[in-house]
Amino acid sequence: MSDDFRSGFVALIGRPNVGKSTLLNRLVGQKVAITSPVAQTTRNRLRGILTLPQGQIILVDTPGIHKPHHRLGEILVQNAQGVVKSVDVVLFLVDGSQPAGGGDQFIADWLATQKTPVLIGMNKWDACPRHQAAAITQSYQQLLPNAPVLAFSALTGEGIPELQEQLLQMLPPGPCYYPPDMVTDQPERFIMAELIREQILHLTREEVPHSVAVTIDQVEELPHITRIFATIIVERPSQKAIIIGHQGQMLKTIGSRARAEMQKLVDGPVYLELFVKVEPKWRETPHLLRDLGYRPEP
Ligand SMILES: Nc1nc2c(ncn2[C@@H]2O[C@H](COP(=O)(O)OP(=O)(O)OP(=O)(O)O)[C@@H](O)[C@H]2O)c(=O)[nH]1
Ligand SMILES: [Mg+2]
Repeated sequence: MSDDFRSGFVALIGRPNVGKSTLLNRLVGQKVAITSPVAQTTRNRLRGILTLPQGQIILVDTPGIHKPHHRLGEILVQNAQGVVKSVDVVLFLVDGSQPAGGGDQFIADWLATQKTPVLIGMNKWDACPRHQAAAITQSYQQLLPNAPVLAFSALTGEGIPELQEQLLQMLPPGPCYYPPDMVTDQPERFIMAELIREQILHLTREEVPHSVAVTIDQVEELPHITRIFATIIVERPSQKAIIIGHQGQMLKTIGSRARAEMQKLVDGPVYLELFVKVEPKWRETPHLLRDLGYRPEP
C-alpha cells in the first residue's frame, strides 16, 4: 500500500428514484443493492466497497428522501439524514435528465446546514437532452453554489472513472477499512430477501410494492444445490391474491426470476420455495418493523 492511500465513507443522498442504488452497483462492479423504476425501492442503509490501487471508497446507499406518509417512511428518511453526520463526503445525487425541483431544493437546503463536504452528482446524463444540458447543470449548481458538480450515467458507465477520481480526491489519507475483495457489508441472506422484493417491485403495481416485506426462513447449503425457503409478507388478502396470481402464475414468475438472480449471487444452482402471508398493518407495527429489520439506526 502506498503512503498516499486514501479512504473513507461517501453517503449517497438524494430523492427517490434518482439512481443511487444503480450507481452503487456500478461503482463496486457487482449487484449488491436492488434497483427498480418504483420510488422508495431502498429501505436499508447498505455499504458497497470499492477498493482501488490508490484508495478505498466505502459508499453508503440510503433510502431516497421524501415526505413520509407512514411510520416506515419516517424511519427511512430519519436514517438517511443520520448517515450524513457519519461520513467524509456526501454525494448528493440528482436526476440530471431534468432540471432541479422542489425535492432537490429541500435536500440542498438541509445539506447546507451540515458540515460534511458535498459533491453534486448529476446522474442519468445519458437521458439529458443536449440542448438543455447547460440550463439543467446550472439549475443544480445554484442549489449549492460552492459544491463541485459532475455529470455521469450509472446506466452506461459514462463519466464514472472521473467520478471515482473526484471522490478519491475528497477523501483523507487512510487505511484499507475492509478486505480488498469485499464488496458489501450485507449478509447474503439480506441480499437474497432483497432479490425477491426486487422482482415484486418490477412485476406488480400501485400499492402492492410498498406493502411487501420478505423474510428468508431457511437456507440449506447442500453439496450440489442451495435450498432457500422464503416468505413474502403483505398487508391485505387482496394483495396476497395479486402476488399469487391466476393459478399461481405470478408467484411462479417472481420465484423463477429471483432464483436466476440468486444463482449469480451464490454462484451455483438454487432451489427456491416461496410462501405468502398476510400481516395486517406491518408497516405501522413497531415489533413487526423491528423483526423485519426496519429500525431507527444510530
Ligand atoms: N437513463 C438512466 N436511468 C437510470 C440511471 N441510473 C438509474 N436509472 C434508472 O432509474 C431507476 C431508479 O434507479 P434506482 O437505482 O433504484 O434509484 P434509487 O435512487 O436507488 O431509488 P430509491 O431506492 O427508491 O431511493 C431505475 O429504473 C434505473 O434503471 C442512468 O444513469 N440513466
Ligand atoms: Mg435505492
